[in-house]
Amino acid sequence: MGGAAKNEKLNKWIEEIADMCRPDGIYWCDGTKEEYDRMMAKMVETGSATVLEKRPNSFLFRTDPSDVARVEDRTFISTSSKDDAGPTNNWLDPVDLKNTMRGLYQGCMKGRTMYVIPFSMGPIGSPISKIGVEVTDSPYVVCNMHMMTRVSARIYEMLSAGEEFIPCLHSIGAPLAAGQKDALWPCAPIENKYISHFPEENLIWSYGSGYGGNALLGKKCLALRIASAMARREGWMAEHMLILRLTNPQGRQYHIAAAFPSACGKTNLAMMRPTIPGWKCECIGDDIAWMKIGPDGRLHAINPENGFFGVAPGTSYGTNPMAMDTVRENVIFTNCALTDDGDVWWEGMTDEVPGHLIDWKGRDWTPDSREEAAHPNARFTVLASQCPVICKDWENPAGVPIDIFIFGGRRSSVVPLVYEAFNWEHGVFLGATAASETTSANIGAVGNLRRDPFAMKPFCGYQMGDYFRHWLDMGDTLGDKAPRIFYVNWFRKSPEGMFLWPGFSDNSRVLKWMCERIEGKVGARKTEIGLLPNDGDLDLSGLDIAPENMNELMRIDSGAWRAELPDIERHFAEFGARLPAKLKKQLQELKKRLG
Ligand code: O2Y
Ligand code: MN
Repeated sequence: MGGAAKNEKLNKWIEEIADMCRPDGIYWCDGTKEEYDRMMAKMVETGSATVLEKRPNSFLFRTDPSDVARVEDRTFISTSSKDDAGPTNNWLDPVDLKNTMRGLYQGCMKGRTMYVIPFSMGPIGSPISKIGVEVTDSPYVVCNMHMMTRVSARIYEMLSAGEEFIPCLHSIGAPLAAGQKDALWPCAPIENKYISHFPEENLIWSYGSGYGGNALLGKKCLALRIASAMARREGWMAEHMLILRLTNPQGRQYHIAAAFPSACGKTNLAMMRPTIPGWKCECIGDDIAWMKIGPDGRLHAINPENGFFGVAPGTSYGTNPMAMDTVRENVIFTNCALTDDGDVWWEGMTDEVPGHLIDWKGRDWTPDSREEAAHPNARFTVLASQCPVICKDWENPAGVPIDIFIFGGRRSSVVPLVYEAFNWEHGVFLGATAASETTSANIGAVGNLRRDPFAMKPFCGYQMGDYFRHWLDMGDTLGDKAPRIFYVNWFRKSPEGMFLWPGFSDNSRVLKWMCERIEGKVGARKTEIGLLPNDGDLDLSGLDIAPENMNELMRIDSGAWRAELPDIERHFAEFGARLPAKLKKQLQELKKRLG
């Protein structure tokens, strides 16, 4: 690739990596369809990819059973001072970590090709975008990066013209000896996996895993952990948020960015079809938002990604028809089950369960089998442009102006369906104390309450207390142009354990109330925890919901809230002196209001 020869920093870095990792050859990617097709054909030939006869240009991969998700325990934020990584991150000294990893990287690409992937996070050339270069020995990673980021030879030209890039080194950590037969999903044992971030030098080193966020380094590693640290230094925001555009019947557009922890239906909300007549919802992104203050003083957001890496289980024409239509063709599926006629299947996809499948481990499966056919974290990788409700402005380099921030989590009790923050500072308190009950798709025992501030606990590349302060500072800068902040809980249950709110398309009713709050069309009642809809203000027309269920959904049990306070105090105490005084004050005020 001629362009690359002109960039000194890139060439020097590639030379160093090649000297250390000792690949059999180096391949400079150009992001073309021909490149994708060639690499996919090779993986079909070796048996690591299965062609899906029923789905045009789509492929199924099965990972090693030990390599199925992000590995939070093996993810490190490596700053010179441990305090700068903070209590929510694993920390190792950069010198020690680099020594350990250099030992692992030594000769780790023997018998393999080293691929150089030039990519942009965000539309190429947008003032909000950033360039990365990922080096990997995994052709699966190359094909996924083609979908999830903008891979292009144009990036080499931009680098030649002096643009900066974020170096991202990845190896699956499985060198091949001469004549050795390759595994279908080569990777390293868990104790040798390292997903390492060096935010002081904008550097990512990942070793040992070929899966998702561990290996597609543009996503969680660059666009959240490294970008969050850059954003704080540079005065912008990198958030774990979907972005959507809601248009009311009069044509007024509202842009909403929402942060939910993993497994709370972010992709479903991002692609939602409103039930309320005349309202339209369009998707801009389903996972990450980068936001900068524009010349108008407002916060403008782009989706830095180019595709969706969505959870398959639970996705159906009932829960997310737009996602189902998005994945009709040109998809990479990972750890789904294979049907006898050459399609994929996962739990929750259809009411009728197939009589026979090949499960994600490659074994025969019938409905009598004891294990699930698809892994609970099985995924689809697909271009965002294939989504039938993708917004025409999703690639606008200037981004879209954000009107509303939503935080939320999965809570079977205590937290009402929706409430609004009194002001920005209170909104930051709501984000900082956000919590969710864990499910089988995320880490920890099922049903545990996990505080996940701003849904950023696994993704903040620096001290969380400093991150809270950055949010407060952004509010000061934005002033009256700041988005309004709301908190939602779609998952409240009755004492009998039934979900009280239908969710999905009916969540549009809650979003409508938020838009009407912005317009000053509806009031709200002040409660101990925030501003709740007045009776009759939530549009429930055409919805068959019992009044007692609505009451329970909106009920504030002061005793239950008081019982939460010690947990919030413990949570805040973790951040020590770095916890902003304004948040301590918010907690005191909540206590006072609860009596
Ligand atoms: O397990 C993984 O590697 C993927 S995790 C993921 C993927 C897409 C969007 N969000 C997430 C997440 O954990 O938040
Ligand atoms: Mn996510």
